[in-house]
Amino acid sequence: MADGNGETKKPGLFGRMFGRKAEAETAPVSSNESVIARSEATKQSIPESGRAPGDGSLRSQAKSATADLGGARDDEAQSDAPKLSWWKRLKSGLARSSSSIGQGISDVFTKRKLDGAALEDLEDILVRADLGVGAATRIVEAVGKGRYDKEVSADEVRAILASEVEKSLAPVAKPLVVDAARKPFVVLVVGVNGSGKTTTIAKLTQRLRSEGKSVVLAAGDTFRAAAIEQLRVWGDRLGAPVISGAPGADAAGLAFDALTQAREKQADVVLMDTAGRLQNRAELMAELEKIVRVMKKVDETAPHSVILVLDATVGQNALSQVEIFGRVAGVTGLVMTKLDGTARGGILVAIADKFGLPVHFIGVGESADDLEPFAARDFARAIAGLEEETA
Ligand SMILES: Nc1nc2c(ncn2[C@@H]2O[C@H](COP(=O)(O)OP(=O)(O)OP(=O)(O)O)[C@@H](O)[C@H]2O)c(=O)[nH]1
Ligand SMILES: [Mg+2]
Repeated sequence: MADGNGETKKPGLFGRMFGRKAEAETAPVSSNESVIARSEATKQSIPESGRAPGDGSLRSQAKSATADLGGARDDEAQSDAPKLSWWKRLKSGLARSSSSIGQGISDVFTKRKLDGAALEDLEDILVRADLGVGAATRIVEAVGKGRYDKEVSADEVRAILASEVEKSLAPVAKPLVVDAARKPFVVLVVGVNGSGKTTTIAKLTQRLRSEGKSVVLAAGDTFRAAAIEQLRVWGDRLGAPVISGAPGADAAGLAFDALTQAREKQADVVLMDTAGRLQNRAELMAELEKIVRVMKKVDETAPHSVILVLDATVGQNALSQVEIFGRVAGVTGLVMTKLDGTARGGILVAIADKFGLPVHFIGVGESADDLEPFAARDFARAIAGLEEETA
């Protein structure tokens, strides 16, 4: 049972299951590609100094840099108390969706024969939980099939829901693949204000560094000195040089400098931070296009990955973020953050249905190791309010 990292209250069980699953879901990659998905083995290889309580200092360093940004919160996560397993954090984070789904299903399907009204109620619950009309219709059909006029249990409905949600999400659960033939492999990170871009960059840096890769960070959020400082703090802590310009400098120019310097340093990966921007601000979106254009002057194949960071708490607005950032910046993959909070993760089902973009990771906390590869089955079970699988 012991998993050796001594970090979770329920060590190993889910982690090992999850590790296997992450491997199983990983598409075969060629020898010069590496998959940024932490197996249990690599998880353990991260030095203890890079984790709690080291995280506390890491977080507090980042916090001091971000205090004026409304940055990292000063909460109990900083204590030395063992962290909850990631399943528990995901499950409680999704409670806002899953309790409404789970409770709603119990209300509708307790000692009642399945009829049209019950199915309509179910559809309402699913649409309210942001799953989208398409998914709601599919789920309702699956529940109704062959069960009319029969008594169905809430558990049965939850199991059908989990299985249908998993079908939507499985095709998009794809790891971020770093192609070693692209050196440096350039990752551009975009999103609205406060979605978790800079924190996600820190988490990716930690992951890549633990795999022995050299990482250069590009402080492309040139609007605020504090944003540059926030990235510098993470970079110092995680062993990644930070290329930055003067506050107010042109972000595209910074992208050019960062890629050029990273190439000189023979870095494996460049992670470029950008300023948060609302997707309806045309002039700010045009700046992203320019960043992409200028990157291509250094390497015509760059950026190799454009990650849109979505805040799980925003609900429906995420659809328009994916659409517009996707169009303007050529988003190639998604990371959904803050699934440990009062999240509304149902929207990920609607996003998967509508856009089919890969979902690489989910964020379940504020520290550098709170990033988990996206696993469709676990997510689906958590959404449906089912318990962790133990077999
Ligand atoms: N609970 C939780 N908080 C997170 C997560 N990811 C980021 N945060 C917090 O969200 C806040 C904003 O995070 P940042 O990484 O600064 O967001 P950003 O997108 O870079 O913000 P701007 O640069 O201002 O647009 C910080 O307080 C982070 O600690 C997560 O997965 N879970
Ligand atoms: Mg930022």
